[in-house]
Amino acid sequence: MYSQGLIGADGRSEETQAFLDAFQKRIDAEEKIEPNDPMPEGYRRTLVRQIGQHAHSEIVGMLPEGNWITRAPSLRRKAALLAKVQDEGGHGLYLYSAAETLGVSRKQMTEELLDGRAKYSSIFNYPTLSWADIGTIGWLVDGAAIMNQIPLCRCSYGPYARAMIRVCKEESFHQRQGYEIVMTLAQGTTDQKAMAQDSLNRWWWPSIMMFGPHDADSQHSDQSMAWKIKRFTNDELRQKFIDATVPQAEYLGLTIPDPDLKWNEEKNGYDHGPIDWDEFWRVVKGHGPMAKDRVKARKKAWDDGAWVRDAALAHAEKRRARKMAAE
Ligand code: BYC
Repeated sequence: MYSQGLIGADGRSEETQAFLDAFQKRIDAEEKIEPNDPMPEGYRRTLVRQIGQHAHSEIVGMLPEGNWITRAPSLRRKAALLAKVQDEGGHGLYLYSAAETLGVSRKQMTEELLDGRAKYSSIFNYPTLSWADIGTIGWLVDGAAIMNQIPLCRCSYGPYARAMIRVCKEESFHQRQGYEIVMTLAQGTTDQKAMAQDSLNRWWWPSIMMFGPHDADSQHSDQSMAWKIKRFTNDELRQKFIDATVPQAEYLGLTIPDPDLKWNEEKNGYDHGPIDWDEFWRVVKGHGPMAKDRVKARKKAWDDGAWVRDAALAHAEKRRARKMAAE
């Protein structure tokens, strides 16, 4: 695990106004904050929470798509899906490493995921019922992820910002492979087009919810924006996503399941219908349709991997003892 200086965040250095002002000055000057730099404890905690949740989302996000690897309709589709799911695993690992630079171990973060203290994206609590869902996830879920994550490449915390550059390049490929699957179905037989439409009907609203609560109800946005962890608010990103996605649906000949969706000349964007926030909070609080299965699968993977972690530790210990004996 990396370590970081924890100056100001260690409970020993006092977070005086002068210290907080100097920190904010660095942020305002667009300087990157690095692991050994002094930082307020709140900044560190916000990052651990967000990066941890983000890492868990990538790892849990492997499950709904992994479910279709053996049922992909052709070798080409299977190879692309396999690569995509592996990419998500890689993203999770960069992100756990970025969080480790803030003094929290991957073991600790995993335990928090398994006992329900840590969140992961609401979107992965929905089931993948048809092959079209694999296309729709790439198109909408990766599309939403890119919208949210491109600005994170400019996040004030260096390790997170740098991890996001490669993540975004790969997400962009994921979005395109998803859109291509949906396009093939939308231009296929009547049944295939119906499968694509059914999938869009089920995934549209959960994708819109991925951006989080409305700005007025977002408890962390103001501070995260001031610290330049977030560069846009939840509603700003949601609006950008809708504006980019509506023409894509029109091109496919599919209908977005929102009767209130209409172009608003004045704001130069689409108005949309009300979001079901009761559903959102139910899912966020662990009552999504697939929530129990997702955590159960992660727990099984963690337990099944215990012997690998034990073996790696025993091997490292043996090497260390051998090296000490030779010195
Ligand atoms: N699901 O004050 P707010 C991906 C929580 S993409 C669950 O606005 P913040 C992938 C929020 O955590 C998905 N929880 O929070 C794509 C907070 O609760 P806590 C992952 C949510 O942090 C394709 C409370 O609601 N992407 O991985 O300022 C394939 C109040 O919200 C959600 C990221 O994580 C949600 N949708 O803004 C495979 C990107 N929305 O923590 C994988 C990085 C909100 O106080 N994260 N909550 O208990 C972010 O940009 C921000 O954390 C969010 C929320 C925009 C998500």
